[in-house]
Amino acid sequence: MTDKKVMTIQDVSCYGQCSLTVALPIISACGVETAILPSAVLSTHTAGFSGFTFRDLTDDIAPIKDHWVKEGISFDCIMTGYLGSVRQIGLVRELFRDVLKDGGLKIVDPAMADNGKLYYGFDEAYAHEMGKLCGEADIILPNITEACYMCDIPYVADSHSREYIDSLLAALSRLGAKKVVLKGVNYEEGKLGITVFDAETGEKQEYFTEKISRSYHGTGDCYAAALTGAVMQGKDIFEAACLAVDFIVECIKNTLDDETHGYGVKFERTLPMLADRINR
Ligand code: PXL
Repeated sequence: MTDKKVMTIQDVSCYGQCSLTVALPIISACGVETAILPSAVLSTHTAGFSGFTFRDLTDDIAPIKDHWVKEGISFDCIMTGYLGSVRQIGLVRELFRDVLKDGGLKIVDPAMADNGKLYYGFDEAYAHEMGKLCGEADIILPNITEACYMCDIPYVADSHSREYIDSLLAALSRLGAKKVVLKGVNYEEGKLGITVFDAETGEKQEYFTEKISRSYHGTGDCYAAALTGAVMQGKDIFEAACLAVDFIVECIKNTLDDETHGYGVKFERTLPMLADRINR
C-alpha cells in the first residue's frame, strides 16, 4: 500500500488505447493515486489513422499548474509521455519545479518515435529538446529509435551488438539522465528485451523475453505506466522494468487472437495480472 501520488502529463487520444487512456487505468490498477494533465485531445492517435482531430491544450497547462500551487497540491512523481511541442517540454520543466515534491521522481518517456522514424508532427529539433528533458530526469524510457534521435546515433533495427547498445547507453547517460531503461534491445534471434543502466554506478542489468512478431501502438505508453506504478509501490528499478515487460508481453498475447484489433493492446484483460504482481 502506498499513499504516493503520481501526476502524468500526456495527450488524450480518445480512441486507440494509448497515452492517458492507458496511463490512468494502469497506474490506478497498481494502487497508486493518479492525477492527469491532458496536453492535447485527439480523436485517435496519429499512427494508423488519418483525418484525426487535434485540440492543443498548451495554454491550459500553466493555469492548471498555478491552481494546483495555490491549493498546495504536489506530487511524489511526475511521469511524462507524448507531448505536443517544444513549448510543452518547457512547461514540463515548470511542472517539475513547481508541483513535484522535494526529492520527487521525474520519469520521462520520450514517446516520439519508433521503428527508425519520428511520429507524425515531430522533427529533429523536438528530438533534441526531448534529449535535454531526458537529461534532467531520474528515469528515462527510450526505445532504440528515440535514443538514436536524441543522441545523433545511426539507427540499427535489430541484431544489435553489445558495443552498439553500450554506445547508446553511454550517450544517453551523457545527456544527464540518472537511470536509463532502454527498450527494444535484440542481441539474439527471437529474443527482445530491455537494458537497465544506472549512470551513477555504471551497473547494467538486462531482461529478455520471446519476441512476438506482431506489434501494436501504445505499448510504450502501457510500459511506462506499469513501470511507474511498480516504482511507486516500492519495487526497485530493475524489478519494475522486468515486471512491466512481462505485463506488455501478456497484453500482446491477450490481443493476438483478435485479427480486427490492430491499434492498441487489450491491456484491460491483463490488469489483474499486473495488480497481482505488484502486490506479491
Ligand atoms: O503511443 C504514443 C502516442 C501517443 N499519443 C499520440 C500518438 C502516439 C503514437 O503515435 O500519436 C497522439
